[in-house]
Amino acid sequence: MFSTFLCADTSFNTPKHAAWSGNTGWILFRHDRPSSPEGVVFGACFLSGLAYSANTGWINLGDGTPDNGYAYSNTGTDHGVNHDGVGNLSGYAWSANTGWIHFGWAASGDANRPKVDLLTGDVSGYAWSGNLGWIQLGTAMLSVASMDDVDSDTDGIADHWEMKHFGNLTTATASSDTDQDGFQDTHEYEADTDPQDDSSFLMVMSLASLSDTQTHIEFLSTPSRLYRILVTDELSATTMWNDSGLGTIPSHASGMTGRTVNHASLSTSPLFFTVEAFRPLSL
Ligand SMILES: [Ca+2]
Ligand SMILES: [Ca+2]
Ligand SMILES: [Ca+2]
Repeated sequence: MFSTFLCADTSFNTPKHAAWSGNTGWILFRHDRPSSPEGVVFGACFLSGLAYSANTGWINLGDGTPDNGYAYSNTGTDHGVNHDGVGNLSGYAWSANTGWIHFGWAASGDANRPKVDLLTGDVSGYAWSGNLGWIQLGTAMLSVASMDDVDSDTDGIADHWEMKHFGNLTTATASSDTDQDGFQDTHEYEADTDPQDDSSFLMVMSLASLSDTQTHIEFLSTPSRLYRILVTDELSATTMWNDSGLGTIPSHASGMTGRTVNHASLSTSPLFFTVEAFRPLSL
């Protein structure tokens, strides 16, 4: 059912790597990694690798090679657990001893839907097995440390993102700007904007001075990315941007994120601001 594995280090390389089943006990998402090839890898679009239960044996979350390059179809031989990019899990894992384990059973608003918090990495919710019953992911013992983004042609853009937007690994390069909106494809990847739509890019929509010490900034955002507002007092070829003090900012559900920067400690004027997007669990 599953073919050769692409090997990457497991994403569950913290002490927190165990799900729980009342019927079979602990299920370890990091078995002997890195000394053996087993262990579950959490990716931006799909999971791969093997979890292990002493009572149930190996549980296969996917081979890391979905047919279309970015999501298992869960038809034919193309099976595995998918990630929608904003933390929600779906699809199927497979155990030779206990059968299918269903991650996509829940409606979008269900509080028990299997989910990864992209800010903390903590996993919550349940998967369902016809033979084992509910498998608890929200054990407080299961947390993702990193999100895998394989970039096999090393152009700075993950394979899954190139396949999703272009259907190949060759159209986008380290310097291409396919839609010619002024934002290179590498930057559209970092911001997860549409590289084939010249009206889609990381955009600051408004910047308003509220007082001598406060500036309000609003920008277009996507829930698959995190943001920082950076500030500097001089623009030059060697500008050093500094965090505004707000730290990591998640996207507002509306797609428009606003924050007020307090810059009383910065006495110089003028001040310049920019917004930076970055991938969750990538630092
Ligand atoms: Ca690439
Ligand atoms: Ca572009
Ligand atoms: Ca674009």
